[in-house]
Amino acid sequence: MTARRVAGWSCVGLWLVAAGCAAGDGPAADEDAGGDAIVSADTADEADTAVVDTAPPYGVGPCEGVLAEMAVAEGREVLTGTRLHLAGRADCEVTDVQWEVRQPPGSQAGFSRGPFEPEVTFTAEVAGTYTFRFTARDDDGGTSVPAETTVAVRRLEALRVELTWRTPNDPNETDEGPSAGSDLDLHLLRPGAVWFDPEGDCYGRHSQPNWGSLDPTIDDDPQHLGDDVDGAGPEAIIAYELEAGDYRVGVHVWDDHGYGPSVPTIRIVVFGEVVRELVGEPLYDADLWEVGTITWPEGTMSTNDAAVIHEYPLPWAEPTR
Ligand SMILES: [Ca+2]
Ligand SMILES: [Ca+2]
Ligand SMILES: [Ca+2]
Repeated sequence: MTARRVAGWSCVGLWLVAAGCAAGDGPAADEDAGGDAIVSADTADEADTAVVDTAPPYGVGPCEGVLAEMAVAEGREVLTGTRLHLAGRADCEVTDVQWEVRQPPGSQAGFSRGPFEPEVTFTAEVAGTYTFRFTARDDDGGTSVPAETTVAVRRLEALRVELTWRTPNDPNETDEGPSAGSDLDLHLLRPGAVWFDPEGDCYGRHSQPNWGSLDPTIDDDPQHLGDDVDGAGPEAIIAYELEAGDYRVGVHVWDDHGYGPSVPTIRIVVFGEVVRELVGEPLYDADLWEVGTITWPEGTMSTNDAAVIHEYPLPWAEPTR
């Protein structure tokens, strides 16, 4: 039994060695055309499995041109570390199947055999897009049309702070455009920083500050996922790791665009669990709501009684509204 890289795919054949993964294939390139990392033959040989000596009754007739099918029990979007259960089938007399995967750079995961031979498992530890392919063959070498499925794998955020808002005077809170709604901004301060500090305040204008370690391989920086300028939100700031300390959360009304007050809602999500949801008082143009302080790594939040500063003075470095 062997598992090899073929045309950018790593694969494992079950029952018989599938032609595309046959022993004797030359060494594969380090990168496929799409730049995805591929399981090396050696790694795959260790991680992948499977020789099975009887075929299940998929169906009758030749496989050539038959559309194979594939199901992923866990769905198309999962978190890292999820063990995927993949099942393939084809309506023909299958004697040989082949599983292949394209995986993101840095991932070298392999298939393992499931309890039933057309079913395998695969554990994705690296975030990114995985494309799985299943092909069935018959005894005469007839090959099905492969089934392909992509699965998006993402890391669970350590911290997620979300802002949404309602603006009663806006007749349509979901329309889009430069002045279609009120523009509130979500801010997150690292320990000791002040509002609008270009390095210590993570917000729309400085969406990916480098906090904590300067080592780029250590993923301890927050990321603001995008400025909403025309009402409702959401805006979100996420982090996969954070240094220990107290992080302040703020909401600033950058420009109400004439729609009057907005009622903000803040959600604090720690490792996927909503730990606080806070609805603020109505905010007017240029107000700053100092929502509270998240203590990390505890993931607790304390709120601020004297919370809203009216007409918050913008620092000189900010553009004119
Ligand atoms: Ca609107
Ligand atoms: Ca905004
Ligand atoms: Ca950093």
